[in-house]
Amino acid sequence: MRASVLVTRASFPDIVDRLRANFDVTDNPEDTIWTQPELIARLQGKVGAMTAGSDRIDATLLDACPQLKAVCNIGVGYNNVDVEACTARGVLVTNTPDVLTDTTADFGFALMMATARRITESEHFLRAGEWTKTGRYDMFVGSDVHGSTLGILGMGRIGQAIARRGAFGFGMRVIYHNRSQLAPDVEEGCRARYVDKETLLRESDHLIVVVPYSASSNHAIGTAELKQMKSSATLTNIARGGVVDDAALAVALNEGSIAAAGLDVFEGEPVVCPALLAQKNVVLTPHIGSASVSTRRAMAALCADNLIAALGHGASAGKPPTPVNPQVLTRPTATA
Ligand code: 8YV
Repeated sequence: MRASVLVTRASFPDIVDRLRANFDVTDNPEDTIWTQPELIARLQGKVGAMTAGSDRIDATLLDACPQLKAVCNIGVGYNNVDVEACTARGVLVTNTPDVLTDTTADFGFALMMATARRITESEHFLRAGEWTKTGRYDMFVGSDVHGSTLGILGMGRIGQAIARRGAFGFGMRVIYHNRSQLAPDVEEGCRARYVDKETLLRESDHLIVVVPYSASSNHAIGTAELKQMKSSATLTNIARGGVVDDAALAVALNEGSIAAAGLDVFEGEPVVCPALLAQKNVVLTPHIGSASVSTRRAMAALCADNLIAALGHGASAGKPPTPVNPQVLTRPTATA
């Protein structure tokens, strides 16, 4: 009997077909967002799943789906998955790192620039026909990106790719804060200098947040941190909702304690804090950091490769390319 797998969100049909060549596949081409009970119901009898950030994979779900062996998540981040609970039950978790690094760094840079140069705010003004009424010398003046100080909170692969863009493309002075300082040759490669968090907040003209979400990074940027920033500074969040305290940010933007913000991720997304929606000095995008055609394809393909290999099929059977909890692989499991 062929093993059954679930694809929880719509994906590229040819990539779903690759899964069909190995498994009985239930997919979701309408892209309905399932509640957790609906997800649990659809996972009955499935040994593997291709999941996304909108699926919560926790102990309750795992206990209700004891036949599940592999959770292959699309995205480098996997804070929607309780990895510890998966590991304890022998469930393999995989993610999709590397293939999205440059696309997400490009986007972070674009969002930072749009924020600094007030691109969406001025476009709304133009579309509303307001330009015909005024064109003052100081209309939509923003802050320069070139030659300014770029601060990066979280210096993993995406943070380093942003640093290189800033240092080599825009002549920025790059400072960063991270759990640990990078090796000297890596710092040299992105011309970035390690500083403590206070210095990062105080000196950045443009601060970009790229730290993964965890209990310890929850509200890493809140009221106290925003107060330490320059009133002319911008803040860009492409990491995860919850790393920035959105309500505190709306207050800071309203009071002018920072100049502007660019946000691709939100606490409780897809719902966005109404106080943020009411602010003009914020550029808002719907979690599209990795959304180029080729990168979204590469992410889906890597996720499918992981699922196929995790369940003992294909040329890399038993050796999924990007496991999050590889210790599960060394335990004996039945091929599906
Ligand atoms: C994905 C992301 O679009 O990779 C990540 O961590 O946030 C995005 O690239 C998202 O996770 C899709 O599920």
